[in-house]
Amino acid sequence: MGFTPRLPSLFSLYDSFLLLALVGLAGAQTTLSPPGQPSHQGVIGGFELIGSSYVSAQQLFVGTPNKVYFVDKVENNPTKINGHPAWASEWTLGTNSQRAMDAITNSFCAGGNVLGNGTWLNVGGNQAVTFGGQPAASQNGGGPYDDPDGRNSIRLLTPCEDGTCDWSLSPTQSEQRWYPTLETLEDGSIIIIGGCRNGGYVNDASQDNPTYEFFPTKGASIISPILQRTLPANLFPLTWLLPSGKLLIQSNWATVLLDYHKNIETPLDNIPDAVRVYPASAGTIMLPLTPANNYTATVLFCGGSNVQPATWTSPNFIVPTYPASASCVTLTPDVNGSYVKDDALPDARTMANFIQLPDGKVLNLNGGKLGTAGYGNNSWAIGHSYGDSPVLTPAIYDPDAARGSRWSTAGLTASTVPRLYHSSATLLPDGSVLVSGSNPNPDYTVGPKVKYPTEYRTELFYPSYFNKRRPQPSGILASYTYGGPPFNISLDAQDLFGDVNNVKTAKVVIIRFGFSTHSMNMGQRYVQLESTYTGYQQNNTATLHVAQLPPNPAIIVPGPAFIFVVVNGIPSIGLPVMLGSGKIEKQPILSPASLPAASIVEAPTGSSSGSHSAARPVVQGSGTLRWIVALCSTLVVVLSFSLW
Ligand SMILES: *[C@@H]1O[C@H](CO)[C@@H](O)[C@H](O)[C@H]1NC(C)=O
Ligand SMILES: *[C@@H]1O[C@H](CO)[C@@H](O)[C@H](O)[C@H]1NC(C)=O
Ligand SMILES: *[C@@H]1O[C@H](CO)[C@@H](O)[C@H](O)[C@H]1NC(C)=O
Ligand SMILES: *[C@@H]1O[C@H](CO)[C@@H](O)[C@H](O)[C@H]1NC(C)=O
Ligand SMILES: *[C@@H]1O[C@H](CO)[C@@H](O)[C@H](O)[C@H]1NC(C)=O
Ligand SMILES: *[C@@H]1O[C@H](CO)[C@@H](O)[C@H](O)[C@H]1NC(C)=O
Ligand SMILES: [Cu+2]
Repeated sequence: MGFTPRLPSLFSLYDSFLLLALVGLAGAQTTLSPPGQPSHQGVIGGFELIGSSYVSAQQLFVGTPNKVYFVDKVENNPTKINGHPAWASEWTLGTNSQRAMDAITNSFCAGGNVLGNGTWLNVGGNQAVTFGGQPAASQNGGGPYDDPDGRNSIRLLTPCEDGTCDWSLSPTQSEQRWYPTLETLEDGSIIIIGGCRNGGYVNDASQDNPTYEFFPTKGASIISPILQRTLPANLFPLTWLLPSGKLLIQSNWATVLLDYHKNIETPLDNIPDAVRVYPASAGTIMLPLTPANNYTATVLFCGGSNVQPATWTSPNFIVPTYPASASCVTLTPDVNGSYVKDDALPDARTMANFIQLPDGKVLNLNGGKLGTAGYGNNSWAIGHSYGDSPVLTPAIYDPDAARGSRWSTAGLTASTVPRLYHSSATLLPDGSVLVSGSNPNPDYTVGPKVKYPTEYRTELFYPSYFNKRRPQPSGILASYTYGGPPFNISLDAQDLFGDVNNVKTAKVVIIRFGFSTHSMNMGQRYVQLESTYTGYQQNNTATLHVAQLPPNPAIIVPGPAFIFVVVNGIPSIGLPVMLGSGKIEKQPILSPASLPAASIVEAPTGSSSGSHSAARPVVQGSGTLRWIVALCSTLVVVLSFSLW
């Protein structure tokens, strides 16, 4: 949609109005073909090896329904591209075929997230290296790995289904950042936070970069006091945009709310029990935002390591023998600044990765019981690994279960692949979870004597619902506005598992899978849309009346995401959708229209199920009113666009 936002004359204002009214109305009504069924059956509660990746999956994300993008650090991967080892690749789901890609500069421990216009960002990295991860003679490329310095790099990828896209470098650079966190904001831009300039196990004052900046740029970097005072464990600061519009930042033992518009940080309580950031690397996730919790964010932190600041660099700290923590705590930062203890992990874990499942539960996998993230050439390292004793069995957390029974490992079986430092995972549109990587080594390291090699084996984990017949709802929209007119989704008798009463607990959820690296999925989020229903007992069909996005882009930011309809705990296959305008800009906010009251229309007495005799009609909202609301919403959009 390439119309110019600045309107020079009334004539073009009118033209744009017409264009926008058409695009707006047509756009709002574009529905997607109903989702189908998974292409294959899964090993329920367990893992299946699906192939060997071209590069080790230090970082990965789902870019389109069929493509997962892998990003590695520069190392001597056997797969080559343009005459040097590849450190990026594309995996096609279903066929499990691959394509090497060229990430151009060294993307070692970069951060990532997706812009409001659908382009992914990968920021920062390390200097140019050669064999063994040693600094290269030239920082501008050449040498065996031909990898220019990546510390200032902003790499861009607009994902594609046709195998033609590749990474490009933004002409604008960031400050030097190794281990930065990226979080997408309400306008679809991205805040880039923290990092160091040269790398190492933990940060230090000589190379710290305790600042944040934005892409597209909003000016010079700004100092962050929490990052300044949380050395040495302030890398990859754990960061979430909250519904209040503030950013929660957790670094070392400290916590703040950052108002990034005013550059003011407000301290909250220290986190109890354990350090959660890298290299302690707890599992962390914002729990589902739902109408039932009034879209109030609660963040769950599990595992990590109880390490005091001075210990990280102490010669007496024998890292791979140090027990990880099993502690879980939550914080509801828009309500108060006090952590609440939650049910402990079934197994203590460092490098625990949390993956949000479409049914609302949270999967915890990867990591180990001993040590931390990181690696080095120390005599006590396991090979080079600072982590040991992998935890191979996943666990599932149910945020809706009663305290004391939130964790379960029932029906879950162990993976055969240890996933320690530099492993990653993501939800896939079919509801399985792709797991890959693990590489606690300075360079490509494999062989029978290597306990924790450069890992390429890639697996799928299959949650309990995977082999069930999935709902195939029709009426799912391709794009969503913040507020605005509701829409309807139809479910037939099969989708309702033969019982109209299942519509009562049906939910429509939007998930951003996030950018997975270092046990974080940056930008991962789950938002349940408000919905009501009209169910027909006579034929066990139903209509879900579904609201657009909550009228607040801080609840879920603009950009690409997936939508699932969950019936009886069984999710449909997720369809790709665009949230907001598809542009990096202040998002139009429309007033949300109210939904019809929920009802089950009883079959007329005496009629047999499946007959088409008249059921008692539902009381419906006025159609005219709806059209007025739709027209007003379009006007609001037009006005907000033309004011920009
Ligand atoms: C998204 O915006 C960025 C920054 O302006 C730009 O580099 C990129 O090409 C845009 N992507 C698309 C798909 O328009
Ligand atoms: C660490 O070990 C690797 C391989 O064992 C070697 O290539 C590299 O040079 C070593 N690094 C340092 C800093 O000594
Ligand atoms: C829900 O949140 C909104 C926005 O934060 C607030 O205005 C409203 O009072 C809350 N409602 C309830 C029932 O807590
Ligand atoms: C803070 O909020 C959480 C979540 O609502 C609540 O469980 C906890 O009791 C509150 N703590 C304090 C000290 O008010
Ligand atoms: C949704 O369904 C309700 C009642 O079944 C109907 O009144 C309304 O017009 C429908 N909305 C749309 C956008 O089709
Ligand atoms: C189911 O019954 C309702 C009420 O009688 C009717 O409006 C609807 O069209 C029926 N649906 C199907 C698929 O037959
Ligand atoms: Cu790393």
